[in-house]
Amino acid sequence: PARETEESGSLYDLLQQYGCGPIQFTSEDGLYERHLIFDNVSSLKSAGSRERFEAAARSVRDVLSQRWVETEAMYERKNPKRVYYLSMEFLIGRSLSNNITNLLLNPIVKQLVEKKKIDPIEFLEQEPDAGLGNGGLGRLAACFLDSLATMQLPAMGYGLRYEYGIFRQSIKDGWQEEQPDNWLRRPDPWEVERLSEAVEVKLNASFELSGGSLRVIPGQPSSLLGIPFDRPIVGFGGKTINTLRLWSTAVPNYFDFAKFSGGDFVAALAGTLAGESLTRVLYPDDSTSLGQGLRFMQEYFLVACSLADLVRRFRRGNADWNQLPAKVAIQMNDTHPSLAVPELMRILLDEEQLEWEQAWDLTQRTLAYTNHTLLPEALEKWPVAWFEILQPRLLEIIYEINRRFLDEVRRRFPGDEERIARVSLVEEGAGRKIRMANLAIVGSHSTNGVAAIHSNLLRTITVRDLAEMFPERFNNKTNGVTPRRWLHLANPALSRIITEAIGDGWITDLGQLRKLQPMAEDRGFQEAFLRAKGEAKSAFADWLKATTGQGVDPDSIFDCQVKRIHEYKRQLLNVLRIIVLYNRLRDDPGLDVRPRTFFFAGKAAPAYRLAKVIIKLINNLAGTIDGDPAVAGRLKVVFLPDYCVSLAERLIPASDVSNQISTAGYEASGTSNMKFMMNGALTLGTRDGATIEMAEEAGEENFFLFGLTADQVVGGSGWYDPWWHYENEPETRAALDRIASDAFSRYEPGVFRPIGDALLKNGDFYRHLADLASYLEADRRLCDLYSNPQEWARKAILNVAGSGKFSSDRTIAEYAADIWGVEPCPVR
Ligand code: B1N
Repeated sequence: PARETEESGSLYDLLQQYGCGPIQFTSEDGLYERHLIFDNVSSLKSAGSRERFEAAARSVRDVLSQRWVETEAMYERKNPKRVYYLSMEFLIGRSLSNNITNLLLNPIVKQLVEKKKIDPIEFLEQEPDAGLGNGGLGRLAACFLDSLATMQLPAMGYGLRYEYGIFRQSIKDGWQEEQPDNWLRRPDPWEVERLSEAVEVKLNASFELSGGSLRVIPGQPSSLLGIPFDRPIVGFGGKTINTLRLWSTAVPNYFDFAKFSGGDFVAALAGTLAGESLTRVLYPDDSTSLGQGLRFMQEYFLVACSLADLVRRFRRGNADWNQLPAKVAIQMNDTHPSLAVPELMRILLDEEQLEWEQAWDLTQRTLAYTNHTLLPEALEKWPVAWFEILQPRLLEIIYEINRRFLDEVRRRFPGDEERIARVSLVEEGAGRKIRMANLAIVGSHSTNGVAAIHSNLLRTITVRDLAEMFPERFNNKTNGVTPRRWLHLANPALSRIITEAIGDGWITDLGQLRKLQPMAEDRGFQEAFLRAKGEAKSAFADWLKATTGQGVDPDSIFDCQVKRIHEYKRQLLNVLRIIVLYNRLRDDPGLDVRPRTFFFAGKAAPAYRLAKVIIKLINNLAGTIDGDPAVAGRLKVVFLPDYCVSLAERLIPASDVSNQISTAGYEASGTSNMKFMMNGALTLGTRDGATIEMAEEAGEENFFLFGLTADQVVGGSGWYDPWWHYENEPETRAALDRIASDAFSRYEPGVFRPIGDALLKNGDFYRHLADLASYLEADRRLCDLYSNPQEWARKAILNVAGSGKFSSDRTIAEYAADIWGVEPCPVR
């Protein structure tokens, strides 16, 4: 831009005249230095790595800004049908290297880094992970945004701008400790605050802070402001830059003048603080709903802000409300934003004065719902009383939806009162509650699950009555992950050999990985694959050493289970496997085994007691094994603290073995399973979630599947007795006895009693013991294979070759065609 303003007397001339620093205004590298100096007013020399990160990020943002403006302008001009993805979570991770890659700036950045002797790792590490999510559900939303932009679809994400994301985990004496994640402490270079597009949310209650917690004052109408903060979502190739709009709360009449003139200056400001607390912190629960009032308000706030915003945008381009479903598709990510059903009705009825029938038809045709779990404890049910306090009008609307719906049920199933009770939006009982999943299904035109098995269980078991009423609404969209972040960016060594072999078309068309299938037999390619894996393993081992001092052997098998800690995911089954292997080595020190390193990582919800004991057990097991010379160099267990997106980006490419071992029927899909597969790990897994489809794609002979099927778990006779396994399987018994004998808790006797209780006394709900023997059997086959590197490489390459289906581009293409009816809107 500097070059354009060279006439005399311009501001540019003045800058040159007054400037006395080393900055050139005429080349692109001036961009970075200009940010470094003019944004932070610090000298080039004194700028620290955080300043350098900010300057680099700002320079990258400069590159995309015009394109970002142009993308929105194009959508305004062309007025295409748009998708709005509503989600309480977006687990974004870091953005700098992702944006550089997607903008194809790597060659330029490489030159600059060399020329200026910048250490890129040092300042890339300065960017905090944007951890605005708990796990798979939030990361899926982030992958979807990447695919939507890459496929040039007119889409926008709507979420909340939590000041504190998922807590930081540290381990003390083996126990998890939580620290707040104040990720916005320093200014975030990506976000753009748009005060002029703030929206007002009217509530029937006010808030105050009392004793440090937020209190609701019913019957005192107030309003909150939603301030949008926009983040750029760069499509691969940089053609489309979509927007993720995150809402932050502010209080409009931010001063209570009555109180102020009464002299209570501090109380007048306290109201402000209370209102602004709403978006302070992400709830750290994965696959549970604790039914907290503040969470309910967060959900309403997201819905109210987003609908007001998108309706305003719709009205700018369209005069006729009947056009709404032709111009707007709203996807509800789980039931968290399902208040969109009554809220959209409220807007159409009360603000736009439409008749009920028309409003209802438009609402259903505009909204769609994705279910992510069948766990009963995750199904949201909100007390009627909270609706009465916060927004009674929504409750009136829900009751009217329910009255009409139940009339229809009665017409179709006369006399079936039990059915009425099952499908009603209202759960009767002491405290009446609204069943949010029923509301989402009744109020939308599409309900999808996230893997074939999950969609089938949802339809035939969990909400069977509703599926009988509306069979045409139910469909499956198997999850996917973005190959840009999870292969191209995270695994440069593997990416390079793939591109050398088949070209780089796979980056945006992952099905092309099939072309690797014949190469699985090729000696040269097998060796290249093993070298690439070795490179990733060494890189991980080096990083671990440098950042934690912990050493791991890159020649050992890297065997991983990384995900939220939850009983149904069965980290305990993995622990039992390791204890059995450990016992075998102790009993027979001469055993010829491959050295193995078992990695665990994952957070436990802070209130989930047993999950925290599981973390403690893993850490104590690691300590015991480390202290036992009998197995030194052959077995090692590592618990990596604070699992997050950027840790996954390092660990997954370095993995040989991926453990996906949930009780069949309980993991809706899983998404890390796909990332491991793409990166050439072999899967030890149960027939659950998307793992089933992965094995289909790669060929079951290239998978290590074991254990009960969902039919056996859910549909079976129901008879299961963990004691049987204890009595009849000596290795199972020895492993459990070892835990019970305090072998891993010598100085804290009894700490692991809850684990023994869960697995034996309380009936082992998730059937760990039923699957342990077959797990060990699959594990043995896998280890045998490892001693034949060529065969191992062959199978791993066949896994990579078969992973094309699990690109989120494929998932998004299916949503676009089957649910949304949207098409690309390319930017010139
Ligand atoms: O959603 C992922 C799936 O791959 C996983 O299998 C599934 O467990 C996960 C309440 C959830 N389901 N439900 C949640 C998250 C936060 C919360 O407050 C529930 N997460 C999943 C993507 O489809």
